[in-house]
Amino acid sequence: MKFQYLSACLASLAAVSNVNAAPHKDPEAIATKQINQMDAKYKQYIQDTIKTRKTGCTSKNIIKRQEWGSLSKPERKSYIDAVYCLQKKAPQGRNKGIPGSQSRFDDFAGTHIQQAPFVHFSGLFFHFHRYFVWLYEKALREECGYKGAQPYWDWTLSWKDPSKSTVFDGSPYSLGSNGKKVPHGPTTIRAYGIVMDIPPGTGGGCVEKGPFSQDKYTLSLGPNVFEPYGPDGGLGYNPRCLKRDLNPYWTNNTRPAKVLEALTACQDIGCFDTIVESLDGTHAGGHFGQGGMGLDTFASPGDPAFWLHHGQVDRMWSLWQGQNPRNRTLQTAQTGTAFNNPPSANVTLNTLVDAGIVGEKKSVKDVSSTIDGPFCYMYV
Ligand SMILES: [Cu+2]
Repeated sequence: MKFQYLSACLASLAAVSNVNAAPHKDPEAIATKQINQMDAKYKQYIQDTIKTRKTGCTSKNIIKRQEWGSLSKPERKSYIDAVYCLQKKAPQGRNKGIPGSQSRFDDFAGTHIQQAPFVHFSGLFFHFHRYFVWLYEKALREECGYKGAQPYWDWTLSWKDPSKSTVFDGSPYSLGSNGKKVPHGPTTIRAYGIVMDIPPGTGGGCVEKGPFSQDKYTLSLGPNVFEPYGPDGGLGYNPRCLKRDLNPYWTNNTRPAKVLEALTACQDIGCFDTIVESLDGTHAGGHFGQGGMGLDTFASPGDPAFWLHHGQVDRMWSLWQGQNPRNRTLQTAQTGTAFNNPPSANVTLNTLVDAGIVGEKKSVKDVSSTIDGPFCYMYV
């Protein structure tokens, strides 16, 4: 009798510890699993939608954007070469408001400086950057013969230590290493009425190894939001090396649980934007985690890694839209100025997205879906 009671107790203890097993599991692993499920749902939606199409964006002509580390070495090399090509192509922006532009690559960075006050902390954040990254991908393909798609940097693979990321590991198949380790204090950034001290990261100097190091790339524009400011509002010529300051303190905000939180917390795009763009969110996490030019919310596209980071931001929006496409694809919110300062009109489907000299104006409606309007790509 006594023994039976004891074994029943043991059995129930075992049951309790089984129930408790789940919370002891790594929360990041659990989050990753859920993100993967959302990713699968998104891909299914895209594939189902284009499967029966005969014209426009079809399963035959869709471009597949891959994570940087999943590209083969020759594929990564061809992307890097195309970026170098864009950095050598004659600029078109010099007499169009970007006097310091030395190349087509700089034209893009200059355009971002010009549009920054309207396309961050506003209802145009996702739309502008989707169109902007696509225009860059188009320039790489059409002006520099690149055959692939714009890659993205999945932050959740390297949030603990970005220097181990295939994007920043300094190999010939990365976008260059961390900046040289130089002792430095915090960087004070001033933008959109926010003043913030960014604590030092693990580098701080010029990119030391791999592509876009000092001997291979000269940055032309900015800085706009920290000292010493570049001439002509960051749009004048200010030649210098590309600096980075990889910082796990910030990439911690791009861990799977944070991505999952952003993807699941909101039914409307205004709420979604607020989470993604918050200073402890994934967008800032990727930028500040990169450090150096990544801290410059105006001139950051001068670092080629910007484009992989914003590929991932756009992928997050795609995943969020893909969970309820009927309801979420064409949503709008907020206005067309950062924090609505100065006050501006509400963003609607007819609001025009201004890409300055790198593309014609497009309506918000036209740039809302990655498989409609001018676009035909998906994240795989
Ligand atoms: Cu931006």
